[in-house]
Order: sequence, then C-alpha cells, then structure tokens
Amino acid sequence: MNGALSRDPAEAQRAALVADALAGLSAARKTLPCKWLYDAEGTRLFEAITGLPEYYPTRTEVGILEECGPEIARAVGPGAAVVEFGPGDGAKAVQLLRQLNAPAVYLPVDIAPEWLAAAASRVAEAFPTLRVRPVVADFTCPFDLAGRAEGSTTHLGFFPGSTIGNFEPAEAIAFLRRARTSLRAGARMLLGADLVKEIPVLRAAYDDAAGVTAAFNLNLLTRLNCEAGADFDVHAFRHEARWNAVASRIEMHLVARHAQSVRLAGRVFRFEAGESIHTESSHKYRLDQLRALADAAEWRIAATWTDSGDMFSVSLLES
Ligand code: AVI
Repeated sequence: MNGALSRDPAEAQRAALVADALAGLSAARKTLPCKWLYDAEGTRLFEAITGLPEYYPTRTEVGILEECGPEIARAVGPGAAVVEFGPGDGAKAVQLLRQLNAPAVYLPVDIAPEWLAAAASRVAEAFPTLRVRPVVADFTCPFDLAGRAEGSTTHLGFFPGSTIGNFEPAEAIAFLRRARTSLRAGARMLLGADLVKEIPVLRAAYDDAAGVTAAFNLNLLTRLNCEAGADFDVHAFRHEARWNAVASRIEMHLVARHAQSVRLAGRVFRFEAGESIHTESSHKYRLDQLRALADAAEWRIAATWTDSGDMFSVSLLES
C-alpha cells in the first residue's frame, strides 16, 4: 500500500509540521509557516486576540459590515450563494448573512472538518431556514462547488479578517486567481483587507499589553515540542512585532534571549543571542495597492467600504 495514502490525517499533519520545521529552521533566516500557529491552543488565543483593545481589525471590519450592510446587500442582490474561505467560528458569516437580501445557501470551505462543523452549526442556529453546506477542501487550492449551490442567482466569495495579508503579495494574487476559478463565472468576492496606518497603532495591535499575542506566538514552540519532538526552552525566546517598511508588513518573530541549541527530529539547530524565527507576516495595503492586487488576479474592484478612520477596508470584487 502507498505509505502516504495509508497515513491517518493526524500523522500526515505531524509529518508536514516536521518537514516545514526542518526546512524553516535550516534557512539562513529561520522561519516557520504561520499556518502552524493554529493548533487548538493557538486558535483559542487568536480568538482572544480578536477581542483585545489594541487589535482593531476585527471590530473595525464588523463595524463596516454593520454600517455598510444595506449598501453591500444592494450591490450583491438577492439569492446569493455565500462561499466563505476559512470560516473560523462562523461569527463574520452571521454578520454578513444578517445584512444580505435572502441569501440562498451558505457554503463554508475549510480543510479542518471540526472547524467547519462549528461554523456551520453557528450559522444554522442563527438562520434556521438557510441551507448550509460545508465543503471540506483546502481553500488555497481550486475546489469544486458543482451541485452545491442550486437555486442561487450568484456566487459571492467571502474572505474577511485580512487573512489575505498573511500571504506574500504573489501568493495573494495566486489565491485570488484560484478563488475566481473555484467560484462560478461572473462571481463576486467580498474581501476584507487591513490598511497601512501609523506604526505605533500597528505595533500595539501585534504586541498587546496583556501579552496574548506573545502567548499566541510562543505557543508555536510548545506545539513543536509536543508534536515534532523538539526541545525548545520556551522561556528562552521572546515575542517581537517588527514593522518592515519596505514590504509594508508587520512581522512576528520569536527572538532567542541567549545563544542556545535546539534539537528537532534528530537535527541540532544553533541560535545566536538575538537571532529570530520569523513566524508570520501581516501585510498592510493602501487602496491603490489592493486595486493592483485585484487587477493582477483578473478581478475588478467594484466598490470599497472603509471605516471613518480608514483603518480597514471591505471591497467587492467582480470577475
Ligand atoms: C489571521 N490574521 C489575519 C491575523 C493578522 O492580523 O494577521 C493573525 C494575527 N497575528 C497576530 N495577531 C493576529
């Protein structure tokens, strides 16, 4: 039997984590993909981040969806099949669906069935008569919606939260292109994106006073110890949020407090004092840069809504 095919999903996931850790820690500038921040504890900590006073993106986006809801609903029209890419706990979908005019069906897409179930049940509870059809798929790859959205007039992709900012710009373009392929021809997409702003506001959002973002970042080392057999001394690292002006992004780093060696999967990785592991990038865009991103992916921005402080944007893309 093919070894890869016979592996259970948890084992395949662990193997992928080890492979990414070995590659990332061997790089000249140590790095780890941000997707590994989200184990159960990381997901819990991220939910806590979204409620912090310093973390403006979530409440600002929710405010835009509420305030501009009627205009968004008019632009989208009735009978939409709402396809959410990575629905989280379904809270943003509830916000949007409350505003839309008679949505036909809600299709949350995620690779993790347990998260999908949580989002689907939250939406089903809020809208008992709405059809809810979870789609188990990696939303960063093309997926098939055939037969799932009958009765709808249009497909509306929904990608809130500025998760687009966690992709490198080239990856963001590739994601938007693939999303266009997965949604039906003539589809639209509602995209939440965080905007460039004063650096102290950004720094505080990613390094809060209560230390929740620090715990979220450091949890990655705990995860590597538990799931990849590493021996990180978590207290020997500290969280740092850095503004990279050239790339227009906030970077999260885990910085070694002193020189040390760490073992992982039979390899030894040396850290100098002050050396860091880059664990996440969160790109911040100007509206003209977002337009260029959409253009490059063959979408057109039909409308953009922002808050009064121009902190965050929600754009309607047309294919
Ligand atoms: C999920 N993503 C949009 C968050 C962000 O703002 O980049 C993740 C996050 N990292 C630190 N705080 C929040």
